[in-house]
Amino acid sequence: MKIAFVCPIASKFNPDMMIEPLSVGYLVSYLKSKGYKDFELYFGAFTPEEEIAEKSSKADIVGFTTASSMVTQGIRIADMIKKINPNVITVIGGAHATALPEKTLRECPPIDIVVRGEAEHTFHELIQAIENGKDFSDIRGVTYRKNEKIVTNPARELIEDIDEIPYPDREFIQQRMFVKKNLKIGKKIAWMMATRGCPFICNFCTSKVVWKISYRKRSPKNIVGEIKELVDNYGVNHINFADDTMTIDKQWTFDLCKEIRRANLGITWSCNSQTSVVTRDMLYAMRKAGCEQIWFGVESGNKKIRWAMEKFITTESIINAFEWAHEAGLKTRAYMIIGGPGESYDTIKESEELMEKIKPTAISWTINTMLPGLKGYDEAVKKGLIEEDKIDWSGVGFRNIHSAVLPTEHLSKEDILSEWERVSEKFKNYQFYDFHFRYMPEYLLYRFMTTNVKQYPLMTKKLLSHIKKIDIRKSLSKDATSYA
Ligand code: B12
Ligand code: SF4
Repeated sequence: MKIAFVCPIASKFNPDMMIEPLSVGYLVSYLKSKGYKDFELYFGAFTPEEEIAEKSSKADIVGFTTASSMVTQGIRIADMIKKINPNVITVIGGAHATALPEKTLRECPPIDIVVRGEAEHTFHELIQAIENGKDFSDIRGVTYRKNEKIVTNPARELIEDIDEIPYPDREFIQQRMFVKKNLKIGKKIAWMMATRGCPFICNFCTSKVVWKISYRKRSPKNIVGEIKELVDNYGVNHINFADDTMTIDKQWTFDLCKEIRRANLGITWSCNSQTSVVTRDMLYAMRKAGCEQIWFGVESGNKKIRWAMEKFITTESIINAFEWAHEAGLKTRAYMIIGGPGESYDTIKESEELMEKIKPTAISWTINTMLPGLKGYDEAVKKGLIEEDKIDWSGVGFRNIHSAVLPTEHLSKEDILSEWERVSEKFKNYQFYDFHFRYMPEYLLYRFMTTNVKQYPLMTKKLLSHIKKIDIRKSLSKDATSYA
């Protein structure tokens, strides 16, 4: 049974915005542990669509991994594959398809099956059923077509012990290439997941679409074992944890820090957390264990808006968390949202004032977006506030007011966009711009070898504009660090 995976382009605005596909890494290592051997992987950002379609149409099953921004290209490629070989079985998974399984099948004839949510067990059972010519009625977590009808089977329970899932297959997902791709920021970075899910219920966040409202941790030993492999096999010296809110369990966080220190691997790391769950001693322990950056969702300077978004964190907890983190020597990032419920020029001013007070090292401003699967999404579609069929999902998350962006009673979509532009410009120096020249020659060689000659002028222009932003003094300082 030959299984091909396609990772569509993550952003039409910035094809470079791509990390190693952990989803595929996990699925492949799990399937290998069950005896499957024949896999292929294609990236929409690096290989022409026609070539992907041509090659993957020789597989028995083609799996597409999709966040919303990836779904448009995924479906286009599925269509091309089906035209070449209608017998290929096309399967789609990830946040977008999980949120809209029936709509995905109804509107995308080239897609045969949606695998919803956590997929290691479901995809394995599905492949077994396909191999043995069985029907899918017993497979929890799939939506598929049967006799012209769309059938949605009950959801699958989450995997209880996530230590049982083998480490993602890093060779298969081309970890080496992704490490090189990030060299420009002076670190050999890999992404990994120490926990799955988040118990909080912020209503703008789709964590619960895939992981439900949950929080499962791997054991510190299991995590450090994976870090060691990344260090030994790929020379990685920095880990970005992709976890939603990693440090919810205080004791586990201390245990993890202890295990990282004991292993003495010489790595640094970054992670997401929540201002209400960190304590001063926790942040000091994390710093001591090599943590260099901690990222917090602050969302708004106005408490009413935070509450309306069901982000129940107090202003006091925000101020404390940033103060303690800086005191412990950590760099910080605040994630901010423009256009939350009730947003006005005044509330945006409150957000700006809060940023000036807590002084994060970096700020990421995003526009509030009604993503599929969020509370309120279906109602907004019903009321016609979201013109679902007109949304260009490939533009999600960028300076683009597609119809999944809703106006507030005080601000139109255009106002929201121009406020987003204004604050992004105003706080543009709040970035991790420190820079290492250490890996520059290796990075340039990699870029020039992997880029089409015709794109050299554009690439050089982009590089020069990036260099202009660099604070050279900082870049020469001993412990300057920078990340994606
Ligand atoms: C790293 C990351 C990024 C990176 C890189 C993303 C990239 N495209 O390469 C950066 C920082 C650039 C980024 C940016 C954004 N991101 Co982001 N990101 C993540 C993050 C933290 C980790 C992704 C990951 O590796 N997960 C680990 C793997 C194991 O999980 P998984 O992909 O869900 O896979 C499992 C299942 O879904 C399933 N599955 C997945 N694919 C497939 C395929 C098949 C065939 C099958 C059978 C099953 C299957 O099996 C897997 C194992 O169980 C997730 C949150 C999270 N913790 O998952 C958000 C997340 C994917 N991002 C999200 C969002 C909203 C964004 C932004 C739009 C934010 C913004 N407003 O700017 C931008 C858009 C960027 C873009 N164009 O893609 C949402 C996606 C929602 C959606 N509907 O698309 C998520 C889920 C965060 C959230 N909680 O809301 N992101
Ligand atoms: S705390 Fe973060 S990950 Fe958890 S629900 Fe809220 S925004 Fe999502």
